[in-house]
Amino acid sequence: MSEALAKFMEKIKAKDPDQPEFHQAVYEVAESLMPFIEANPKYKKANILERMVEPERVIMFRVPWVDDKGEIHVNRAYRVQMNSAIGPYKGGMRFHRNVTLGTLKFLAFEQVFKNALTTLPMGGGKGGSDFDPIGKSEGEVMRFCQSLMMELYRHLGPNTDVPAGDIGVGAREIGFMFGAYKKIVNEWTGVFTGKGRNWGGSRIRPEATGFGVVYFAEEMLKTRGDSMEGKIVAISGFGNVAWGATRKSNDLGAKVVTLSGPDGYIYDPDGVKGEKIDFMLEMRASNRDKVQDYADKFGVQFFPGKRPWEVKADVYMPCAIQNELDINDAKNIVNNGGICVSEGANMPSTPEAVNLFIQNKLLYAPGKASNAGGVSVSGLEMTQNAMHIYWTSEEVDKQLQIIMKAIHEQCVEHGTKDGYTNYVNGSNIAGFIKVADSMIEQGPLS
Ligand code: 2IT
Repeated sequence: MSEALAKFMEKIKAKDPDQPEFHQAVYEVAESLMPFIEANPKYKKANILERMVEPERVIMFRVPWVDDKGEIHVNRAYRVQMNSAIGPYKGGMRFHRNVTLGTLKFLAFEQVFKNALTTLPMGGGKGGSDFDPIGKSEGEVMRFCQSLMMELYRHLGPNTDVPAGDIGVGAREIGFMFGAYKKIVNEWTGVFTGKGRNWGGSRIRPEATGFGVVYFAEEMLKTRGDSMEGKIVAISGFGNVAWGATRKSNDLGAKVVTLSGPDGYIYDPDGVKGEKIDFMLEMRASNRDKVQDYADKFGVQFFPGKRPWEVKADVYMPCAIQNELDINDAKNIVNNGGICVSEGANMPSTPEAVNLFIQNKLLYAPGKASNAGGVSVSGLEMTQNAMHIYWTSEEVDKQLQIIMKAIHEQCVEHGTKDGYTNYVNGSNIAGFIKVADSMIEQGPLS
């Protein structure tokens, strides 16, 4: 580690010692950027990186809510408004028992770079709560969402901050939050994305993140004269991202052999296809957070407490949660001859795992590049809302493919050295240039 990088990280850690995920996300970006910033003194002179790691604003508030028995609970919620240099704050809301301010700062920081890569004018933000939706009734989830919006509404707006879904937040929760927002401000406006189809939601938004992960893998494989056709794919998770990635893998002639949950993973040698893909939606709607249900229903093997990275495959798509793939998993992937890792989750691979992929010259894409399809179609949803029109599925899917290609091209342009594309460096540098240049042009107060 260079001295400049070590000093920079020391400062970040001293300021917020209890935010390890944020330190991890910043370190990965800073490591890519330090040589670039040294070579381009205008960024150093403007102290840009130090400015970018500090959120423009953090809102933290209590969310009291009443359960079905009439008891009152309280959760803590946040919105991290990280950077608005290139557009309104944009990023999802996460409801998960482990959510802390540090988690949301890491996600908001990643989102700034991701959104810059999409080519669309969106700044970066993220929000959420330590509310645990597992096992809660629909009424409880609704009352929680409504209480949360009674505070959050005043910080949002179609040109200010536009949230969406993330882990624990799907169309149902967005419906409750959007409904509350509309009632309070007495205005129909595109202030959330991922909305229902009847009320402003874009076609393909539910599929977009997973489709994008596969489109990005296809682009990476293409650089080596290869494609998704005939590939064995190991996927983790069984939620929204895993579902879209499984569908598109099937479309492109690949076979998905694993899914996973907090309880373990399933191995389906015949491939997750047809009605089995639809069953993923049922598992999610059941609110049990268990993938074993798939094994019970379709009679395939279930490996309790294990992760799918021990399975031999060609392409790996971690689509569950941060740090779900560590150095031992990465060793398994390399030893099993894996050629491509396209991340669907945000920061699913630990830094040691990422280094091993790069040392072994795998086609490895960090989430901020490969999972940007979701927020890209969110951007397209904002456009449709602003224009009061709807595009067809074909039109949106075509735009999504154009955007994923454009992200891939930026990574290749900024991350290729000696014939190998380091997508981490490429995505960090390309995203940084757009945001940093915008901040410099807008003056030192930004
Ligand atoms: O991590 C992500 O990019 C998201 N959860 C989607 C954000 C969005 O605004 O669609």
